[in-house]
Amino acid sequence: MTEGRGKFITLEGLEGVGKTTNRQFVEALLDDADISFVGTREPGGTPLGESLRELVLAADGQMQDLTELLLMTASRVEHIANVIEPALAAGQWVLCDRFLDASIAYQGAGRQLGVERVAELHRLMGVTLEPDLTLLLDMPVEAGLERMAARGTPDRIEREALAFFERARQAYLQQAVMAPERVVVVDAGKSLDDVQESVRQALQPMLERG
Ligand code: Z5A
Repeated sequence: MTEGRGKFITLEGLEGVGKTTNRQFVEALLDDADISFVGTREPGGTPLGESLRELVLAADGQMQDLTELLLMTASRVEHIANVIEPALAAGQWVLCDRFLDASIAYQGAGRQLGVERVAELHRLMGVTLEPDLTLLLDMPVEAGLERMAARGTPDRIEREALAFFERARQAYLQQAVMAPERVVVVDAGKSLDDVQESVRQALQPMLERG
């Protein structure tokens, strides 16, 4: 698939909802449909972005909430300019694990910096790119954290209290209410087979249009 602009798909949701698992599933669907794509993530996706990711998630790190927002935004600016836009312009699809909705949810609502402030910062930085489709994997906060409990040391953000994640979850769901044409909410608490069937259905129209 190299004709025309590619599609931009993002995966969003709290910890442990299955973004990585379902990203692999979507990648397999794109492969089956013979669609050329770039799989990537935020924060990260470029060498500088991956360095910023290490800084911002370091378990023993400390920083102002505004610094956290600026680092997430800086990573995104690099990512869009060096990876996402060039791929889309070349006709490739881009599948991204988290994007701007994550800053709205975590920094805007979780950190209580303000959803509008986060959106305004991105506008000021010239970030106008919007996904064509966002798969919002949603489930109760505690259930996601339970799934993650088996993993190693939590990162700096994963150490936050339940109320932080609850605010982030509500902000994600609000994004879905405000942009229903873009955001599809998937019940991530169901069995993996059921979740993947929902993901497949959400993608189907886009895959058919190519
Ligand atoms: N962050 C931010 O604050 N602001 C921003 O702008 C951006 C990010 C972009 C890194 O994100 C952190 O950055 C994140 C938000 C912040 N911080 N926190 N906390 P990340 O995406 O790299 O990390 P994560 O959210 O912690 O995701 P994760 O650890 O990769 O989890 P996941 O990808 O959603 O889940 P998973 O690894 O696919 O699945 C977790 C487990 O559940 C695994 O054992 C699976 O086999 C299992 N699983 C998955 N689906 C199912 C179902 N349906 N049933 C049963 N079990 C399942």
